Amino acid sequence: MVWEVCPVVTMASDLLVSAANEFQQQGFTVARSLFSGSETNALREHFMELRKSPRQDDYPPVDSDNPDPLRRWPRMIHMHRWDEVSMRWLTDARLNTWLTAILGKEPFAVQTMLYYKPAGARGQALHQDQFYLKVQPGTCVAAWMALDDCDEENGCLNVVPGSHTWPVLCPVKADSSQSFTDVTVPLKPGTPVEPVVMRAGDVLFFNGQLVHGSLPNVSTDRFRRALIGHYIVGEAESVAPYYHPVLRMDGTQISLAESAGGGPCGIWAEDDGEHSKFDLKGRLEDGFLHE
Ligand SMILES: O=C(O)CCC(=O)C(=O)O
Repeated sequence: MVWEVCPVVTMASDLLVSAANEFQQQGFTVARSLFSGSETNALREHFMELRKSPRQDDYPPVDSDNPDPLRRWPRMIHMHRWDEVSMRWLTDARLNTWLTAILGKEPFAVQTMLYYKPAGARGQALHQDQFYLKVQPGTCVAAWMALDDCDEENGCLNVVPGSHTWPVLCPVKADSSQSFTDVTVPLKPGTPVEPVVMRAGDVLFFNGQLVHGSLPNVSTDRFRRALIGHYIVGEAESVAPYYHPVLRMDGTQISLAESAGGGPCGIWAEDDGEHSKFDLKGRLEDGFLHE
């Protein structure tokens, strides 16, 4: 795989200062072209190759005959625990530089995810990641890297600017014909929800309390692949059990306490809203609690 020498030392500090300001005010900021075209292509190919082999921890399991595109292309979670490329990306020095600049302190790394989101796939209803990670004190932060150009047609990420200042909201039922998860946050009518249009190689950083999600991919032939890292602030003392082991940005483990509850970011629901048997089993095995 092509992996370029990271240009950390040349990263302009005024760019990072204005990114940190934007992150503080809006709850998110985008690092444009943080990864080169060749790195992004290599990552895309790598994860397409990985998806060819079903894994025991696929959630839901791959079903190549299923009419639901997401059953043919389910997301992958925690790949860094068994895939070296994912681990290198999660702890990449450029991500660390940006995260440290916007948070003021080096974070800890806790999760990788790969969303394939092929044409016709449902999105993920608006939510707050901190609802699932339960970081104390502080919150989590996501680095969401576009592996394809993404826009409203193929279901780019949508955000509610400024919502990172809100508390974690109690979820309500979502429309599972549009979302593969069946809970969402209640928004006041008229709350602005903005699409974040990105090019492949861009990385969106967003606060764990920022309300975000995505609509279905309504294109006929475009994937909307995204590689996602989740981090927790360097002051954190505990995080939900699902996110252990917690890693320093050099890849070594650090022992933090377990927050009560939490679980994977979003529980799978069929498009008629039903939870199938493997979801219930998975919930029990993960010790997942909704509240
Ligand atoms: O990529 C998406 O469509 C949703 C991802 C998301 O909500 C997340 O990373 O928390």
